[in-house]
Amino acid sequence: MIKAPENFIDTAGVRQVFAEAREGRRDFIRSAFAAAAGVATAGMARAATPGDGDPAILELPEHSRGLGQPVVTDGYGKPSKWEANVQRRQSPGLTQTRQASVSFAPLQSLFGIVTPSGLHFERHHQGWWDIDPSRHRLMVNGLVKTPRVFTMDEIMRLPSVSRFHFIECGANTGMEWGNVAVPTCQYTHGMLSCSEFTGVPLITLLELAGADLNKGRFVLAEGADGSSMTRTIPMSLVRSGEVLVAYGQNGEMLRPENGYPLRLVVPGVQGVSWVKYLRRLELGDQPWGTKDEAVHYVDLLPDGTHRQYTSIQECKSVVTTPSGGQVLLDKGFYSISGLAWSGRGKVKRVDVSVDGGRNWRTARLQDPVMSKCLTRFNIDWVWDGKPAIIQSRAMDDTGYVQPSLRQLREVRGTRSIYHNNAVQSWLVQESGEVKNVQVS
Ligand SMILES: Nc1nc2c(c(=O)[nH]1)N[C@H]1C(S)=C(S)[C@@H](COP(=O)(O)O)O[C@H]1N2
Ligand SMILES: [Mo]
Repeated sequence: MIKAPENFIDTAGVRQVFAEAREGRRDFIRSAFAAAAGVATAGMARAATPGDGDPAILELPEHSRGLGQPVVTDGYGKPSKWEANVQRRQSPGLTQTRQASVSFAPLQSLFGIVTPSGLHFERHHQGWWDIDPSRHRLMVNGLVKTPRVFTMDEIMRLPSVSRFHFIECGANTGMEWGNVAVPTCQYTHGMLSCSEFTGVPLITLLELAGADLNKGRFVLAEGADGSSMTRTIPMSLVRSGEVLVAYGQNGEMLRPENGYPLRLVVPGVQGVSWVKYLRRLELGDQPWGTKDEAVHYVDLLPDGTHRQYTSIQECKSVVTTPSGGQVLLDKGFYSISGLAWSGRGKVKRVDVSVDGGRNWRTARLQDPVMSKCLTRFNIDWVWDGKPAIIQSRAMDDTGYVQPSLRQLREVRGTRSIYHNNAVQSWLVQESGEVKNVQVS
């Protein structure tokens, strides 16, 4: 914990004010702050600090005097209209067609570890569908005694499990390979989300079909959309019971954009293997080398060769507050907060630097800390108003430490798209504006 300077407690109280220049939920705090500041200069109030004597509390507003709205029962509940800025967004630099589209989750506006389903990022290789669950089928074939075709009802009758896991697209943070610093953490890291998924362990369905668990070493998963999304899932992951054939997300059915009514959940593995609109599972004895494994989702190395089947998302973290596009309104206290995750297990430790990596302090990890799940961290900081470079560096329970961009480039070169898990740097300028920068 940082010890606050002497005069800090007396005069200003604890300031925790962020605003975002262009988008995001904190604009309203900025306006509230500006209003309070206006009052202060008019000589009516004490220091212009949120929580420190805004006289408006003495006037009863309309909502404290009149009748509120009656319940609305026809339709799904929605967020406050004041939160309309908190949205998934498309990157101006990326394709936005029905053949290929992607939306990014607003990480800078979220708390805790769960991504609300309506803000979950999306990646469609062909576009999304809202499939009739009564007509959807899942076939299990290949090295099995009895090939089976399941209806949704049959799958949902089986014992289910619910688990929290992150999903990250392998291309997340891909733009940062090429020095093309995009402005906000929504665009640098927003192909990342975390939900409680509910479904049946894939191993259960294989056993029901009488799978040959000696010969069967790889499962092919196939989606029902026109993208021919097919991915090889190693049985080493399936045997542990971790891989789920899921229909639930955050307590309700999956959203259409996220694969309704059925998707594969492959904890720790890059998003592309989480096949949506799942319709077929085939057990085989070798990897399939499908188009999404041979042409795409391979990593070009400095010696000209390609890495294939590098599916696990290595340990990574990002500071979400303060982050690119936000504005610090004044010097003083801030709680630096962010997300850490590892495709290999639990996050063990997160260190944070405010001087571009010269000095590091260990952040607090917020409970719960779960395997292959987002972990929230935070650390106290008193900003002295001078330029500061904020970074976070995570370590997982295998002892693996998130690399700096320089360390990553030494091994991987600069021509990659996928699997960039380097330390992210945010520059806080004297003006308070926060910018994405690359520190070598
Ligand atoms: N059937 C199908 N499954 C798919 C895709 C797709 O286009 N079609 N996209 C994949 C990719 S590349 C990612 S990153 C994740 C994205 O999941 P989401 O859209 O639920 O965030 O789904 C994967 N599964
Ligand atoms: Mo992806």
